[in-house]
Parts: sequence; structure tokens; C-alpha cells
Amino acid sequence: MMAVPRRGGTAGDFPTQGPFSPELTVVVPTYNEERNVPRLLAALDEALDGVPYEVVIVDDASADRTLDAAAGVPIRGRLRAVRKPARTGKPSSLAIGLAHAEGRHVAFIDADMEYHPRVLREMLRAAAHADIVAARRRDRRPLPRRLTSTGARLLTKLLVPELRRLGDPTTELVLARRGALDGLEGRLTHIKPITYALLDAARRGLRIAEVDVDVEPRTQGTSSFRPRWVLAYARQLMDMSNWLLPKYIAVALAAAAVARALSPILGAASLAVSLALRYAPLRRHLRLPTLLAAEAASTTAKLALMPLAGPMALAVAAALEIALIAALR
Ligand SMILES: Nc1nc2c(ncn2[C@@H]2O[C@H](COP(=O)(O)OP(=O)(O)OP(=O)(O)O)[C@@H](O)[C@H]2O)c(=O)[nH]1
Ligand SMILES: [Mg+2]
Repeated sequence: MMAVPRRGGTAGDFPTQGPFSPELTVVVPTYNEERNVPRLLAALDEALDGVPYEVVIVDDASADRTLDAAAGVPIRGRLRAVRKPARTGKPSSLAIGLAHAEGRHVAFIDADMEYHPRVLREMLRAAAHADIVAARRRDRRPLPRRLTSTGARLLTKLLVPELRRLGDPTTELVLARRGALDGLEGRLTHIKPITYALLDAARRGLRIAEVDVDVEPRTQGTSSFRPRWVLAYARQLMDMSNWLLPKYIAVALAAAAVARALSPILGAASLAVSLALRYAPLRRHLRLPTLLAAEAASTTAKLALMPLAGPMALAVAAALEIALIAALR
């Protein structure tokens, strides 16, 4: 960690005498953002006029002059930077930033100006009545990026009931009371750490508020987005939903095989055995009415479609059952 020396002799308006206790720490992960960081800092400083704040930049061994560019911007808040020796990614950078944050509130914001820092002011206001404030995005980025984003959002709502009531659980911008994030430093390992933080808050019964924000496409520098992040998020989704779907599919297949073997002896009662075999190992994750509704819908679909679609009916019925298991929990 280093305090970034400032050119132009400005010492900042806030850290005058005694310990500096900022109202807000803004954590900014950077990788090759020399063109954006000065714009971001200037916009932050303007947006946070009158708020004692600090910025913690966590730079991942950028190949350009990101940190020098940051040091050249005179701002009123305190600027600190962590220069990591090697690139280990944005999630671990947020965790490092959080560990260094000394503000009463902490915000994470990207350096690329897709979210304009002026929204932080409104989020800080909203934090008076909430533990964590999430930016609900109105997306103006190009269609392919928007589609990935929308897909991730919808799947998250389908698979993670605790996040269903949020408009945008996959947002990349939050502002929280520092205390609401205590203990998260070591657990921000997923590709979308902010979504994980929101889930953690929801599970602990903390108050989550949302504020609308426009997202503009980046105009400077290059995106770090990689298609493999999509796969990494699919994994995170499984994790956040306790791997219910893969578990359910495995258990349902095993139960169906047992019920089939028993059906000559037990007749229709083998259906009850099949249901019991599915419910028993998963009852912590699944309510009985959910299982019964999914089974009823899938059987109806199978019977109705069989004459028209033959074996396809089995696939449709299975997909319906799985979707209902996810949606009704
Ligand atoms: N510390 C650190 N920051 C990173 C890394 N990769 C990206 N970032 C920063 O994380 C923020 C978001 O990265 P972007 O490249 O804009 O990724 P994105 O917003 O998912 O993708 P776009 O939609 O293309 O903008 C920016 O501030 C980047 O500089 C990394 O490996 N380490
Ligand atoms: Mg971006």
C-alpha cells in the first residue's frame, strides 16, 4: 500500500490534522486504465464535493502508466494505491481494496466510466436507510454485451431465490456500510464478487436498496471482458444456488430408476417411492409442494405431448420439471 504522492502540492482538503476518518472509501480496480483513471478521479472529486472521501486504487500490474496518471490528478480526497506484483484479477483486487478501506461506507466502481461517479452521491444518500445500495443498471452498451448481461440477470433471479426481488442482482456497482461487508474480504473469490456480497447481505437479513443508473459504453481503453467469464459465472451461479439443479437431476434419475424397477411389484405406489427418494436427500433445499407441483406439471406435459412429439415429450417434460424446481423454491 502506498499513499500516492501528488503533483502540484495539493495535500487534499480532508486529511488535515489527526487521523482522517472518511465518510466514503471508493475502491477502483484497474488494469491498463491510464486513459480513464484521470477522468474518473476528476469526476469523482466533483461528484463528492463536501464529502470526506478516499480512493483506493488496486492496480493489477498494468503495463501502462495507470498509477502515474492517477497521481497527476489533484483531488480533495485522499488517494491511496495498491500495486499488485502480478495480475490476479478484479475479484481479488476488490477484496484487497476492501481490506484497506477506512471509510464508514465503501463503494466499488469500475475505472472505465461506464457508471458515472455522480451516482455515488445518490447512493450515499440512499445508504442512510440501507446497509447496502446497489446500482440498478439502465444499459446502453452494445447489444451483445447487453444480452450477456440480461441473460446473467435472469438466470440469477431464476436460480437464487434470495436475489429474486432485486432489479439487478448482477450489477457491478454497490455502495455499502463498511460494517455490512465485514468478514467478506476472504470470500470475494467469485467472478462476480458484488453479486456474492448482495447474496450474503440478503441471507443475513440486511437492508438492500437499489438506485437507477445509466450505463454507457466505455469510450477509452480496452475491455478486459473474456467469454470465459460467462462460464465462470455459470459456476458461481451453481455455487450460490447450492448446486441444487445438478443435485436434483442426479437424484431424480436415480429415483426414477428405482421406481421403474419397483413398479411391477408396487404399481402406482412406486410413484410415491420415487417422490420420497427425491425429496429425502434434498429437503433442505426443496419444499414438498414445489416437488409435487413440478412432478404434476411434468407428468401432464408428458401425457399431453406424447401423441404429438413422441420422445421429445420426455425432454420437454424434464426441462419443465427442472425449471419449476428452480423457480418455485
Ligand atoms: N485490478 C484489476 N482490475 C481489472 C482487471 N481486469 C479488469 N479490471 C478493471 O475492472 C473494471 C472492469 O473491467 P472491464 O474491462 O471494463 O470489464 P467489463 O466492464 O466486465 O467489460 P465491458 O463491458 O467490456 O466494459 C475496470 O476498471 C478494469 O480496469 C484485473 O485483472 N485486475
Ligand atoms: Mg467495463
